[in-house]
Amino acid sequence: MLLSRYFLPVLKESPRDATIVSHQYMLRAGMIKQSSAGIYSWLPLGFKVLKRIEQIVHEEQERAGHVAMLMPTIQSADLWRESGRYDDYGDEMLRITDRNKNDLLYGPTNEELVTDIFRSHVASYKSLPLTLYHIQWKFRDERRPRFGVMRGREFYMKDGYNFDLTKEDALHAYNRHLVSYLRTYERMGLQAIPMRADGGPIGGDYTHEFLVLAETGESEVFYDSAVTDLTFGDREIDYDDVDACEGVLQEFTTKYARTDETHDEALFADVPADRQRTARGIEVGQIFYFGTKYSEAMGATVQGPDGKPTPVHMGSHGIGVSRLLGAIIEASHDDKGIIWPEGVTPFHVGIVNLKQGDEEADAACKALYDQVAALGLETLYDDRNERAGAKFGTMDLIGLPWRITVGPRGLKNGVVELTSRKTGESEEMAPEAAIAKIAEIYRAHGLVK
Ligand code: 5CA
Repeated sequence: MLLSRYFLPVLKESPRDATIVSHQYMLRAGMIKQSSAGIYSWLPLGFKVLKRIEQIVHEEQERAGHVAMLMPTIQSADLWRESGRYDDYGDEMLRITDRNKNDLLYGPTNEELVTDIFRSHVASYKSLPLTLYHIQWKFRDERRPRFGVMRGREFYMKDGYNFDLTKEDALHAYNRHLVSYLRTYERMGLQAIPMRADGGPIGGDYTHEFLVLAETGESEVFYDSAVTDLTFGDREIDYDDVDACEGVLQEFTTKYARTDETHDEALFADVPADRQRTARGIEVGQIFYFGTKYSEAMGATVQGPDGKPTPVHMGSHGIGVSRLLGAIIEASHDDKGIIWPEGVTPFHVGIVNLKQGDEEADAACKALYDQVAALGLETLYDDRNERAGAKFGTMDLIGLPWRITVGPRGLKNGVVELTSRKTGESEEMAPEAAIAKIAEIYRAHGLVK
């Protein structure tokens, strides 16, 4: 992408109503524009990151054997009357009436809709286990939408629903989700710690939230600092292996880690004093097992091996896809701007031409651009007629992890400069060497073959 042809409306100043750094940088970097309270347009740069995050979520769900689909945003109130949640959900639910006076709603979540699909098409235990998921916009009429995409009213969520014959099978589905979520967040460069939580309006007392530690987080959390040493890494996992998935759950959830909703002072006191931590966190996902709550209310039964109708055991599993942009920025930025982890960066490489219009510099930039493209990666090439300082400022703000700077002086010596956004370190090297290094870096992230 040539910056001269892109739409990147960067702002010099932080809008006053943006009080946390992720919200400020998302506005300043031209990623989002508020359209009304808690509702945003996703401008090209923000949209690109949203799609990267979505792609990682899809890949990890498919790896875990979960099946993608797409359900509508608008749902019929009747389904929610069956579960009893139409009235229970309260003011957070946006209720709508169509021209024929049918009661509709903009879905805040999809347990009812997916249970209806399931009961319409699945009759036998032989079709189980099954996990259906989608990534779709949700609406919750939050009392205090704030912090940009962190707590929106309209937001993008991955929500998955497992259907199993027994509680045991459903708990395996729960564990599978836990493992897939650990992988998902790590690919985004995040540490998200599973913590014992509260079921809230979804229900069930078997639930974990995934929290990214950040001062600006909305949840208060209490944990044993040893949990922050745990990483899933690139170990192999067989998602059908019940014991292996259970082992990961044990490994990641045995040490004390709870949100304020379930915090227990007595249990916390058992954590060695030097490892007790109280902090704040951003909830980027939550998994639930709620048994037969919805299947019984809505008649979602299958014929069991004994021929008898059995209500299925279910759980639901959410990832805050749009909130993740805010969480990643909170976890990865400096005073100049965002620092995207390689896994989610909107463009893999930024090219800055120090002397636009100089024949040699222009040709060198074009060649680098083509070579990055040949690796299957994307470049944002700042080809504007701007001062170097302004170009660097934009690149630092939007946070591309690697920048190649090209100028006539360097080219005379056969070199360009490769700069890491994270460390700020620059290295001069031949253009081919810069491309080789870029390839190596992104190969480690599975983005280059
Ligand atoms: N049906 C279940 C699981 S699929 C569910 O709705 N869970 S949830 O309520 O915990 O939402 C899932 C995730 O969506 C949360 O962990 C959070 O990361 C994100 N989320 C929830 N509310 C908002 C909001 N108002 N703005 C942005 N993200 C949100």
